[in-house]
Amino acid sequence: LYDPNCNGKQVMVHLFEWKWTDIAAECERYLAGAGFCGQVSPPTEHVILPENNYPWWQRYQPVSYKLYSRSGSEADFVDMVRRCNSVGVRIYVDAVVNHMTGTGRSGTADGGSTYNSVGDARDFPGVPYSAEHFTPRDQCPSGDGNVNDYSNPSNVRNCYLVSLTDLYGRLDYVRDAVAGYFNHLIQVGVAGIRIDAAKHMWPEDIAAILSRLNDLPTDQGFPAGSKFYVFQEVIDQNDGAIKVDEYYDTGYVTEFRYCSKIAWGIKDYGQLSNLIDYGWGMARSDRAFIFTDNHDNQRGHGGGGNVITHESPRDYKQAVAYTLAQDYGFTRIMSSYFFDNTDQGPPSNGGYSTADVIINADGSCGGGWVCEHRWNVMKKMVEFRNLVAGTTMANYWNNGNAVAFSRGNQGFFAMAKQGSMSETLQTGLPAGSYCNIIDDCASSIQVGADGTAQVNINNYEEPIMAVCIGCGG
Ligand code: QV4
Ligand code: CA
Repeated sequence: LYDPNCNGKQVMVHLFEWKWTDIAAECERYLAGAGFCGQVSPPTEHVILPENNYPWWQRYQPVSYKLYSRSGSEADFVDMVRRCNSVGVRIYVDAVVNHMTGTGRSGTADGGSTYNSVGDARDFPGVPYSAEHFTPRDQCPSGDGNVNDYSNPSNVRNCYLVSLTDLYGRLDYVRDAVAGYFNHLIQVGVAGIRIDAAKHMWPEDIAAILSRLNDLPTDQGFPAGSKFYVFQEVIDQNDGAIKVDEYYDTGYVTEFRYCSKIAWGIKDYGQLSNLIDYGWGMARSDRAFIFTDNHDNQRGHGGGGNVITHESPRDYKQAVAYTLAQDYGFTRIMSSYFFDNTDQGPPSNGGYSTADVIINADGSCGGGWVCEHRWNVMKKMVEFRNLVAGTTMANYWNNGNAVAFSRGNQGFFAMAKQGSMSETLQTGLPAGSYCNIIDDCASSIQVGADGTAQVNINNYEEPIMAVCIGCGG
């Protein structure tokens, strides 16, 4: 439940809207060597919306639990999971189980299942679900049946989120159906899930679903008794009745306050000193699932927020570097595509068919894919985070323009907002010479017997020093 089952790796990349065939290739050609595990977009059959020009969010309106989506077929999905597992890259699925499609929709999905949510109809024969499996209207205290009062848990959890037909999670039938979907993923070799819209589900319903799950399969390399890793999407910005701590018993929780805090900290380095503010309600470290931005707030969905994204590369590198250097939470980094409007789907071959991810000769991506996870700073800091895992931050220093700290006696990190710094600092490291992995050892530090070193940074675009025992080896 709390173990990502990723062989000690500390970072997940969200390959937003990537096709299964591309992810399988990426596991083999990049993710395994770079030390990542990976989150994928919802694999379930979903509505298809030509009238909205096939937006990315059609995949958040499932039609059945058949593994047939814009990213590919079930055969492609199984092949991806197996190939990624065999090179040690674990896969986590974005699981949409609070609801099915929006109201007023009908048609046939790509996997062949029909759906009808027009009027009072709630027909999803691919599961099957019918009207009695959806939350009864009298359980929802809202005028139009939609979520509109975040101060009332019954409103948040029993009403329809933006008109999405809400599953009645109290029923054994619904719990069994969802657990059946998850057990299918487990049997294929998926290591865990993001529970989409968990805030809109009762914690006891999630617990009842999880209690029905099998252990992870040993034939996919998981040690006997391994449990599905769970992280739950609960957006708690101290702005409603629902708090992240209600979900600690059922897994990790997304910590959206971290997105705002890191954005503020990069703008004003002094703020980095109190990045993790438990007084403000932030989740405890061993339950916090953190990221600088996600697929919603990078495009203003889900309340958006003041977040830093790949569109400001210099700030973004600092935000991700700091996130990976510090010791709070389990971390995920974003891998995006460029967009002009917030509904726009991934790069396509025209219409509905998602384009391949292009890998350029220099290792960057083309064809409209950003591939933040392939940027130099991200790759190097993932190496750093994996190697210093288990140590805590110490020797913290911050003068408002530059910041530095050690990770136990394993690693040392420094970052300079204006691109340069020159300070004598305690590194926490044993005496010796250590080279900066960020610039491929163009710069280095000499640590004396007392653990101090002269730390110089002169690099405007990537103003970061990261050294550790074993780094760059
Ligand atoms: C619209 C109106 C409704 C109206 C309805 C009538 O908004 O008021 O009743 O039409 O038909 C899409 C459209 C949305 C539309 C809805 C239903 O954007 O306008 O309703 O479909 O047809 C993603 C997108 C949503 C999208 C949804 C389903 O962000 O825009 O809605 O997918 O396709 C809160 C929650 C949090 C949530 C976040 C977005 O607490 O849980 O909002 N985040 C997750 C995902 C997110 C996803 C969902 C939840 C839903 O991260 O990507 O929403 O699965 O903060
Ligand atoms: Ca609900």
